Amino acid sequence: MSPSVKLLLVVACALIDSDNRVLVAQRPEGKALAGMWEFPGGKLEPGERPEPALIRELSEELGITIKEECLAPLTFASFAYPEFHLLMPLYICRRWEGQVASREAQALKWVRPAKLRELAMPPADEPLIPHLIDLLGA
Ligand code: 9L3
Ligand code: MG
Repeated sequence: MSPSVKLLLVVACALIDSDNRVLVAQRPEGKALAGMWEFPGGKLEPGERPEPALIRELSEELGITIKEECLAPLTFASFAYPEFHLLMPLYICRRWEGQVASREAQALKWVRPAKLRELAMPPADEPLIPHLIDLLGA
């Protein structure tokens, strides 16, 4: 990687329900990768640690409250875009407070891990699917 490449750190989460389904959110019109289904999350703000950043993002996007000890790191995703290299740790979470709801007009759905393969996902998210199938079954 050349020293001038910009590194973008994004945190994402697979929320898992009692049926071992995973939540995905559709990226809204007007944003990069509009229409693609992603694991919810977003960029770290300056000075922020990954876990608080993820808790903030999931509160803003889904209206839920998560305790830091309920976030478990699963794996990392990365993807080299022409403009920046994305590095994205994926956490899993089975326990939160509040009802998951769309707070930013994004479509949401709960899907079995194997069904994720049928969705158009951002290139960073797609390689995460086998990790979730290993963990949760298809
Ligand atoms: N991104 C990819 N997969 C995800 C998330 C949450 C984000 N699961 C990518 C899309 C953008 C960048 O990270 O290129 C920043 O995301 P946003 O701030 O535009 O949502
Ligand atoms: Mg986001």
